[in-house]
Amino acid sequence: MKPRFTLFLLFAFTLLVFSISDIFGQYCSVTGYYPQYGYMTRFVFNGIDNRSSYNSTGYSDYTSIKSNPCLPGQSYSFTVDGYSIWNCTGYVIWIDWNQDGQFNNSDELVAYKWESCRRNWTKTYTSTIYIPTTARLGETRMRVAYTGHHYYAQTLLYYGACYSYYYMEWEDYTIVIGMKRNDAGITDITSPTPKFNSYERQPVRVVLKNFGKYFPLTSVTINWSVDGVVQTPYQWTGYLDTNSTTTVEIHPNFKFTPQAPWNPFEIRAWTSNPQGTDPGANQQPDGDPTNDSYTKKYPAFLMMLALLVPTQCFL
Ligand SMILES: [Ca+2]
Ligand SMILES: [Ca+2]
Repeated sequence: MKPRFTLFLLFAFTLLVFSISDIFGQYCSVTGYYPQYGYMTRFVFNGIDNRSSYNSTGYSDYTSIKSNPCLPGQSYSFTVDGYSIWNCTGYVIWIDWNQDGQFNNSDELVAYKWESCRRNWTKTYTSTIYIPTTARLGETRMRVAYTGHHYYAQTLLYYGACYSYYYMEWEDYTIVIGMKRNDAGITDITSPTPKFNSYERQPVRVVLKNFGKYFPLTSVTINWSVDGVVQTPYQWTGYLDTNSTTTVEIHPNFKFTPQAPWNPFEIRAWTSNPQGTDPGANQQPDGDPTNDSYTKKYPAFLMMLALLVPTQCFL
């Protein structure tokens, strides 16, 4: 191989490595020098409420602390509280909306403010952050900088979220970008009732709930099984408001055939493909699969045994 071609290959490989690390980049690390002159004491945002002092590096990784789901198109309030030795402060907040590991897009600088040095200075800031409709769904990072002097907040605004600087502190959090979803589930099985007569066919009825907070439910598939044997699913249609329940008969006359060892019948029912009044939410899976399913065990009065055992046994 010619040396020039080898050099070219090396160059191309280096470029590839750099562009891959750009796309899946780790977040830049930052330092706050002398954070004891200015640091955050509390940060509050949509389920996050973190009181803290500071690390000697002036950076704290709080990404294990996650927000509640933030819905695109909505605004959420936040509070930054802190300390300054000079009686003046400032903050800057960035969020990586497109989850590319960087805070460099113009809309990723989400909030900032500062207060000049004076007697009655502001150390607590409260404002709101708007979640853009273009924000990528899932978990992403928020970076908060708090400075002990307003001048330093102005400088960070200019240099960005990767600029290690003086008399300040950095905190990173995880922000969850969510979606309004349908959320159905089964909360009870009301028929058959315990000790039912196994000689007679029984209707099977379940309680369907719309757990969703946003949209009425208009259809859902109700799957069910008896002792692990999956039955023909029932397709429910109707109108069920948010946080409401309705009883659904999923089989009019099911025959529960007693079988050794005569354990109670185990009936399981669960929902799938919940659809509602919002076309966007209908493209999404169920918002909380943990509440889909309900299982109940029903002891039956076994008529087959009753026929075999002499009548006096029951007297
Ligand atoms: Ca970004
Ligand atoms: Ca559900």
